[in-house]
Amino acid sequence: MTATRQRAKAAPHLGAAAGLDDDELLAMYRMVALARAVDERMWILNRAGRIPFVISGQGHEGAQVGVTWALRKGHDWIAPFYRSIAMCMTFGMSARDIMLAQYARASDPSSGGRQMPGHYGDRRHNLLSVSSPVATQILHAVGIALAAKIRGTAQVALTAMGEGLSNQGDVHEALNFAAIHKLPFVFLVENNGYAISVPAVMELAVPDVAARAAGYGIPGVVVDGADVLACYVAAKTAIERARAGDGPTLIEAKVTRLTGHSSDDQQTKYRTEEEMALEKGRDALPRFRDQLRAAGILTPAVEAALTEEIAAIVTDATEFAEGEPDPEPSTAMRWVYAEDWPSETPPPWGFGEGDDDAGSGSEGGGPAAGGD
Ligand SMILES: Cc1ncc(C[n+]2csc(CCOP(=O)(O)OP(=O)(O)O)c2C)c(N)n1
Ligand SMILES: [Mg+2]
Repeated sequence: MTATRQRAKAAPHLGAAAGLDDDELLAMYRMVALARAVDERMWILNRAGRIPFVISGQGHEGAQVGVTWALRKGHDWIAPFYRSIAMCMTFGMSARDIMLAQYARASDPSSGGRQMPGHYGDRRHNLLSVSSPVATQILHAVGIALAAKIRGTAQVALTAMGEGLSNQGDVHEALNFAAIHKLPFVFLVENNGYAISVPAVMELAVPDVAARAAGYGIPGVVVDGADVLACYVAAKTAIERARAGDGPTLIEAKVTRLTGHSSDDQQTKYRTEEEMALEKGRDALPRFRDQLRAAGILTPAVEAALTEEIAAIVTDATEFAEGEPDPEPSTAMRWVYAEDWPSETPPPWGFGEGDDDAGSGSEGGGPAAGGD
């Protein structure tokens, strides 16, 4: 990219305070815009009857990209939740990978077409599979952080969830344990003001989830989720603290949910037109775009090229996933139970037709594809 060279000399250096150069800022913006474009395409495909279910990250992308940018790809770990599309893409999943999950294809790296749509995970990128019972991932992430500490790997584990999920009992146990043992752990709450149709005032008796951090003796930080750079800085600080052995941080990013809870939800039943219009003003995508334009980083030529590139990526991902085969029905029970059987006796449903090596991942590209 040539943004650094194209930027007008007199323009303020937007990323200076965050320690980011123009090329990085542009790459971050590209990721926010790409995740949005993939997400928008998913809704079109859902309405066209091509994919069964969408649970969207629209309105959360700025926080997810900002926070994830501060992690070390391929080294640290993330336990994401169902809105973490931009987070998973920033950490290494491609638009094709996301679409393969939406289409539940055999080559879907998240689960080989087994998981509910939106339950992303990719062992190649240290992305733990999303669990449907909400908030269970926080204990998984804390377990990963504990393992990292014991092994001395200098890895950090991060988990993300909504403010509704943050009220689950698991969260208390996880934060308490992580704080006591000073684990390399970051807890991101993406507060979008709703848990399905339940507004935040009926979920929490305090305005900020971050206030609860004090009860664990760890830092609790509130950050504007529409401010990508502020999210990056908050995460960088938390990750440095975690890596230094000083323990976890709770970051609460105030985001917005631009869509219904899912493609099965009609938010006009519980949100007014005025409220939804106001929420659009809290969207990180146009805000980041305006920042980059004003700083001379996103020139008309760069923007036009980016728009074209993103459209091509989304079309390619859609066409690729459309063309991939479904999983073999005979393998439906694979990866449901442990496949490292203690004896040679196959389970009642067998190891899979014509397959004498359970768990070999012979159905190319499935979740076993990353190898052990
Ligand atoms: C243990 C459990 N309880 C309830 C649900 C159903 N459920 C799925 S998402 C959700 C709301 C979560 O709200 P929030 O944490 O604010 O996340 P958001 O969807 O707003 O991003 C609920 C209640 C579930 N999947 N698991
Ligand atoms: Mg919520």
